[in-house]
Amino acid sequence: MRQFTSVADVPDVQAMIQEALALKANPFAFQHLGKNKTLGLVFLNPSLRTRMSTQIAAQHLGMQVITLNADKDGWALEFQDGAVMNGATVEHIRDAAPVLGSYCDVIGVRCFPGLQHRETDDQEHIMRQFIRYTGKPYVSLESATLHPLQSLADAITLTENRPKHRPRVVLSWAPHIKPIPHAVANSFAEWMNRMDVELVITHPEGYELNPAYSGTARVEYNQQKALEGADFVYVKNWSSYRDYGKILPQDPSWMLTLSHLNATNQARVMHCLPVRRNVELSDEILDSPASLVQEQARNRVFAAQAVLKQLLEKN
Ligand code: SN0
Repeated sequence: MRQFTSVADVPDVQAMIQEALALKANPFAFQHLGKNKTLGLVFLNPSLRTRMSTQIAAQHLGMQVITLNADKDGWALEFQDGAVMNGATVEHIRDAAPVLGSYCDVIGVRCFPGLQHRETDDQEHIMRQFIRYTGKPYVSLESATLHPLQSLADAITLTENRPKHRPRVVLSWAPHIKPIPHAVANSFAEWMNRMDVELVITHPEGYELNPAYSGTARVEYNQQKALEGADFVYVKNWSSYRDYGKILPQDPSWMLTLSHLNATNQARVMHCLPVRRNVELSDEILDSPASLVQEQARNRVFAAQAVLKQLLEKN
């Protein structure tokens, strides 16, 4: 594995989950692997879990870590080829990325979508240039369309809490106050489509995800119907993909509360965090034993560690 940008980069999903669980049981077993290696983490957007869990994962493997908050501390980057740079941007990615590549052995970048131009976001214009011009093994810290470190942590959490039968997993859209990327939802869907689960996606009409990621998952517009028999409910907001980046008129009753869980199979509730309490999910769920959100966050460390381990071993 040279890069980790999508489930498609992973040679064996089950093996990676098992590797993460083994690292969770024995986090310091591969301290030698990252000796004299540097991980460069570049953030063009805010982060709490990704930043800290990836750094801790790298430390477990004996790596050094440098973080650049490129949105605040770096020069404003230009990504357009042929740009006449007489405006706000100071440094072109063609110049900045090779420098990062010469300093670091592995590069991770967080680059959210602009949510203005669908094609630009779908083409992962920013991530592709980082990969190309750094020339180093690459781990996505959430790109315009996907968040694979989150999805791997979700897959680990599902595996640890899996019932004996093939679980029914429901991805349930939630209300929000601002336009939110599709990355977490897209990525969760594409990972679940690679696991032995039944995936149902529920959202109001107009919030259909890009079928390139949702695949053949059943879409059910009636949330209560979708929740029937659910073993896991993954709550997440995303903006419209069809009416790109827009918030459509929304019904606050899509917020998941304890009463929504009545028809489920005593479902466990998941969310990637940060969560807007009492908008996406009620306090009573987040503070109840049904919630898996802290387990998901903890598993971010071992997801990142399994990925970094493979990048170090194979490059
Ligand atoms: C990001 C997202 O892609 O959904 C990061 C999740 C890991 N979340 C947000 O942008 C939430 C922002 C907010 O104001 O609630």
